[in-house]
Amino acid sequence: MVVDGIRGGEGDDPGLDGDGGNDTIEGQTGSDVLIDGQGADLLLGGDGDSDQHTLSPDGARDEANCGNGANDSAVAIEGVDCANRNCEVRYTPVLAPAPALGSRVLSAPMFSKVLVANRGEIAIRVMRTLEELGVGSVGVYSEPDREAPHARRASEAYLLGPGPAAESYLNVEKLLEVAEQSGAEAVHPGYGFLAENAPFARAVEEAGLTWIGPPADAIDAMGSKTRARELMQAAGVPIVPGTTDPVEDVEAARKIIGESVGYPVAIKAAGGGGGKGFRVAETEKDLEKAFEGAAREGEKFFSDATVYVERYLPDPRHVEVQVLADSHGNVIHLFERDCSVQRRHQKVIEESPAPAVDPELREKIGKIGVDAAKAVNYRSAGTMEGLLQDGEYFFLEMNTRVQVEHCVTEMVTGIDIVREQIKVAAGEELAYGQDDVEIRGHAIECRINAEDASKNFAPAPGRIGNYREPSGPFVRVDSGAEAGYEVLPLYDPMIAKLIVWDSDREFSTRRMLRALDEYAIDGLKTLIPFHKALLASEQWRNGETCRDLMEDKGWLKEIEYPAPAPADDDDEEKVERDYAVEVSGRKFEVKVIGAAGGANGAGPAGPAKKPPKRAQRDKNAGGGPNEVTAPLQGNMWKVHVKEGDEVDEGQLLCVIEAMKMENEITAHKAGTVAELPIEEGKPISSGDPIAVIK
Ligand code: MV4
Repeated sequence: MVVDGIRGGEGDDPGLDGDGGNDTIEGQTGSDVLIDGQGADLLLGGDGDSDQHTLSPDGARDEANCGNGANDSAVAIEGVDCANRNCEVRYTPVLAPAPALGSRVLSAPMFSKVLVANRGEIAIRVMRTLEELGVGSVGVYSEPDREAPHARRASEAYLLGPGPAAESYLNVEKLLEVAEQSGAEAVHPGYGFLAENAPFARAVEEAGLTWIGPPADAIDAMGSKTRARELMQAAGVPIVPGTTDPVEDVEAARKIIGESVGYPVAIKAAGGGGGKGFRVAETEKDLEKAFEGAAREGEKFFSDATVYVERYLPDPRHVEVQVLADSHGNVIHLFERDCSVQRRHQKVIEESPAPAVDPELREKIGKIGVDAAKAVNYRSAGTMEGLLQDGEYFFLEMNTRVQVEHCVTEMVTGIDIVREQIKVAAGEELAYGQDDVEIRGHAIECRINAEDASKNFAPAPGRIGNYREPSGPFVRVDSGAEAGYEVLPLYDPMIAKLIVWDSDREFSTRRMLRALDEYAIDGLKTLIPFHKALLASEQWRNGETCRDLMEDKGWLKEIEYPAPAPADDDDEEKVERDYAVEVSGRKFEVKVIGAAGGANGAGPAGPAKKPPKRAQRDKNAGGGPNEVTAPLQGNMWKVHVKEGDEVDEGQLLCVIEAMKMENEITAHKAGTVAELPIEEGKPISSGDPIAVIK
């Protein structure tokens, strides 16, 4: 095999340091191995807490990082000083391919290592493509993420700091330090965290690293929604009718709406996006409240109280276009996705192609996406979000990152979007021209969030028990979780994505339902039952937006959660056991519920489970049947009731803001608010009392 373009000999990278995946070799933790006559502790950092740092002594891998590639005959490492985590590693290249790639390495990798500044499923998603490219991955983790799958999946991983994102995944200084220490040449931010933070993109480049994302100026331009609207309008891209300049005050808004926009109207925060700082005024009567609400939320979340107004479209579809651009002036689109199924502006199901888009409209909105990208000198992967109403398409905002739902586009086009991002960042031309891109079949993605749809989509963190992912033809699971994994209230509750492909929407829906049935996540509540119910609905089948279902409290409440409750029940001791019985040679699975310990533990070795808590008791009701407790840590953003109020079951009690998300807390039963030990603006911890309802 000929491998060309391998550099080396002067202490630069061998070019072939792709990680084989899991470096852990059992039983090797902490062993000392001599490298070039130096007694280097092969446990990176010497912390002994995490297997991912353990050296693979088999010589099969030849990562550049210290603590790896200990085959003395193949790698010469000088000046190794791992103990202070300031590794200065020089080595000579080895002409052997990364093991996972076998003999399929066709050209030298563009980077030796890339730092993946993220966690969970997207970090793993990026690392997978890096490995395929023969590029090493540098993972990062917070203290509670020490054992998390993404940290183990990386070729090498580094601690950032304590759990709160501000001290870990958002810590720019620390991330740059890790980049330097590890010898990473580029940074991939994933989505969320620092992905659309222009100062971070600039800091990465100023540190001499490559930013795997769009130019910082494009992030800035699109970050201001008013500026984005102005730029798009100038580029001939249709925008939702309204203002492109900030609207000073309620009076100015009243005037503009009266003269041109009309009611109902959407008031949006200029620094917003994704529905943050978005209020609707049905009539002039609601205007002041909507204006002030949007401004306040903009100030709070984006330190920018500027708002603008748009005509409010009553039942639009959310249709977005994926674009790819390189630094040679090539811009293409990868068709559209429909993400109309949303809850509190969070997408929950996405699909491609969009059911309401015909080939003619597809071509038109694809061109809109390309024009929009060209207008901001875009590079990398990006998404033009828009609203589709009655066949009319309007630009809404541009997301300057890889999106959660990029996978459905990958499934219908066969293009690895992350691979294109990485290659484009390295200066390569896009591997595809517009005419090479075809859309084939239909893909659907369901977000697997640790949330309880029947409780107003309240986050439901906890520890996963048994875990089994679906599989089979055209099923893809991008997951950051596993058996025993604890979903922390600190981070986004999306733990995995299930993506399927089939020849058309109906088959794709059936395949998704089959895969959802196969997906077993015990120990906590997820959106799986919600997805099953929604995808089986007539509304979904008819290709509707499903807005009516998403707002139907009764329908949502019916989504019964079949998973067993965690084993902290104070009810009388009863256990559930699953048995297999055979009747006339046919196997039946039966569940036997009986008193605990009745069989003196001598029953068949089937898994014993506690029964579900009586009457679906609220997970929030940690302090007793009348008490509502905080399911997550955050800030008390709004209190909607007062002591003595009569509330209905499901009625909104308060809103907790956490990680820029609003989490509505509702009454678990009807009654009187007897106690309400909460206050707006105060921090609240997971498990803190919110209300007692009697
Ligand atoms: C809108 C809208 C109606 N009119 N803007 C903004 C962020 C995105 N997550 C949803 N957003 C909307 N912006 C105007 N001028 C309605 C929505 C909207 C929506 C749109 C399509 C499909 C589902 C939706 C759910 C909530 C809000």
